[in-house]
Amino acid sequence: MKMTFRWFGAGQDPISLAEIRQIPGMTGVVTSLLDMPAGEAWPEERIKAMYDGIVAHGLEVEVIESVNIHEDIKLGAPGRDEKIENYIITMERLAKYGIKCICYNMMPVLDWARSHLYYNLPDGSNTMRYQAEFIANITPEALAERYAKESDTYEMPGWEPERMKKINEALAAYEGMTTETFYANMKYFLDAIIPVAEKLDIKMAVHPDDPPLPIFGLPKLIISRDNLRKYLDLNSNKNNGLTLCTGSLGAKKCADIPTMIREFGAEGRIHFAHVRNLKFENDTDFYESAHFSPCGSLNMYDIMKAFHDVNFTGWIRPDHGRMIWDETTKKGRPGYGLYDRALGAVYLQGLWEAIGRGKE
Ligand SMILES: [Mn+2]
Repeated sequence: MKMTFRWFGAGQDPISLAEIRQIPGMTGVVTSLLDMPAGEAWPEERIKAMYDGIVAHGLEVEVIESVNIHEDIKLGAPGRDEKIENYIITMERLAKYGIKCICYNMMPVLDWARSHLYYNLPDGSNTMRYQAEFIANITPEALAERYAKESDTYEMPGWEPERMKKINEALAAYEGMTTETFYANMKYFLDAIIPVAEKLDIKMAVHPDDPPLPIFGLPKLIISRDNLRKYLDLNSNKNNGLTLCTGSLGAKKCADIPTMIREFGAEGRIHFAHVRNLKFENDTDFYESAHFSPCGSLNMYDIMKAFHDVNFTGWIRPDHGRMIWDETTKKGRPGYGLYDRALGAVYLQGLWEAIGRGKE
């Protein structure tokens, strides 16, 4: 495995590349051009500037998270072919700069959702929380407003105020769409881009829906082992693979993450992994805990052991962490502080080292 760290880009992230480089074992960053609207081709000069800025700091950039999918593609709307063409142009330009993996998601309209961005824990840290009842009783507009107010420094990807103005129109477009139509639209996209990905040697890695529960009446299709299997079967080429996100899949209490890693990992279909923990407060509510197993509800040893046993050679990054130390008084990007994720990265590498040594 290769340990990486998510970085939101110059001017978009309070954490510097110089700081990331000092985390033990860190090989590179996972990044994006956050301001590029979905459906547009990324200009090559922007990609070059991003690439040059990162490698100048002694870090690699092999994974993009994300190149977003335009709603026309998810909806099978008339404009989808043009957006797919632009997606392919972006892939070709990224390949020129050594990008080997692209993470994306198929969540309708909204990206991730949480009830709290800065929920205070007894130890004085704060973290993101998901309370099902809270989400069930709030409108998307009110939630977007809450995010904008709570996190006044950075726009939340997927919750940009401009996008929210058209939220009801966007939600209405999914009314009456069947699961089968949604899968057919995904297959149409995959059949167009996967042959290109194979030629360019780019691994496409779909991220599961977060949270893995229907919200605001929207269909959520990539949320379980069976869904992941179905998605991979839509196009059986190995370049059609997964971002195995333990926190997203694990927010369904019944999910057996190590078994999923063993199944899909053995087939070479996991290209990228987000490894984080969460702590269930009851059957549906959780907060995002430190990575260390005793702090949360997921067993990180079992998870890393499964990756090790299937000889996982892809990219791993620690995922959402808490805000700790002097970050509790600043407003960084929720879930993406420096310290707790750095602790997580080193902890995961410690597990990896010990698991490997145990096999000698
Ligand atoms: Mn994730």
